[in-house]
Amino acid sequence: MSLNNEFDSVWIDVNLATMNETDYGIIENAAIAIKDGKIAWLGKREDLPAFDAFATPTYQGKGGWITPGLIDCHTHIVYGGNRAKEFEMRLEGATYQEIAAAGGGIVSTVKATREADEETLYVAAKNRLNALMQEGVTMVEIKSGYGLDTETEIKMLHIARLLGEHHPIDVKTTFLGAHALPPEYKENADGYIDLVCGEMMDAVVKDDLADAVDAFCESVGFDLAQTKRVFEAAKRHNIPVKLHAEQMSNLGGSEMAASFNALSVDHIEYLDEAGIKAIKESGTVAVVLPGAFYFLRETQQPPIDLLRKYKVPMAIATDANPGSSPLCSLQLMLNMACTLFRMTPYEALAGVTLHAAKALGMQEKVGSLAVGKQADLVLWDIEHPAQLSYQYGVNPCAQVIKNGVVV
Ligand code: DI6
Ligand code: FE
Repeated sequence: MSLNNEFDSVWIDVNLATMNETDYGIIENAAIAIKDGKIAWLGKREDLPAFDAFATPTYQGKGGWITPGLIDCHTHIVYGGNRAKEFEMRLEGATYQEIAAAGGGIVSTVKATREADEETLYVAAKNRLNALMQEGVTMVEIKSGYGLDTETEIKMLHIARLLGEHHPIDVKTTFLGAHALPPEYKENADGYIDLVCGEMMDAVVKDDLADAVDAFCESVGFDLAQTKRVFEAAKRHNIPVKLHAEQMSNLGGSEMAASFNALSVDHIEYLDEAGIKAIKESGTVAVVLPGAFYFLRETQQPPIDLLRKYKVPMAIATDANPGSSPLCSLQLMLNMACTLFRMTPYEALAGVTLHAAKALGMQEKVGSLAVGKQADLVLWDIEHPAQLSYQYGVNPCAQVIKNGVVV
């Protein structure tokens, strides 16, 4: 018998949630095989081709479930300081908008981020990243946006890149220079947008520090015309865009983002039917952020039923940030998407795999289990994938496999 050593490793006695457009894509009593960091074969255990069992590491899944590695497609985990004090103020009655208007909010994190050295920022972000990784996250998006000057925006993006280099996780970076107005531009928002579109974006592009460009289109952020200028600049540099849109009001950001074929529009509590039609047309993913909804005690629900009706792909992310979502658990977001937004456990899991991949433009490489895709897998000690949304606080993550290697 020839010992054709065609796999680098094999998992047997597992069930697979392959995740496809319509359901979990379940294969029970399955096996999955990896070669060169990619999925080389998957299917029923009994159909697994013969392989050299002496030379090939073979893992026993003990009847657990393998899903694609989870993807957190919207985070702000690089920042200085924290906003616990502001949390107290809110509990005493102040609103998020009032705190922002009084010079607190995002701007206070900007101050702390500018003052922090790279090592301090790196270590704090690394702890947040580890929390995500322990729950099976194998790809994460990290935004800048707490520097709001060229030097600090570059510093943040550089740290995000370093985090990816030093951990078994893919980091996608997003330049969010248009997150808030820095104090030195207080009466001059258009002047600040000039800086973002000019010097800042040029510096970001020069060092290849951003995989996407984002903005905060909101009354406490930037208006539609300003956001559009940022997107035009991104387009000149051939960088895809995404948008914080319709979080506290409807400024028409989603429709405008759709006209730039945005990867995603995020938050979207106030998104209306016209906006939904527009993003359906452009193939833009709707990203819901239940952590921010929960933490800000919002009451306006994102239009889940309408998004379903128009078959818009919905993703879910942590929005991990110090002000509106100081939460680093994607598993908790699965649960909250179901309890707060009435999404189904299948929709929730698709929202952190298949659709989150699309929100980052990475759907050809990750987000589902299929031959040829990157072997980013999680083995879970669960009896059904719905359990991932159902129970929170007992981490059932048994093994993380990144690019085919057990982490
Ligand atoms: N929307 C949000 O929820 C966060 N940023 C944004 O554009 C809030 C960020 C913060 O408060 O620090
Ligand atoms: Fe955000």
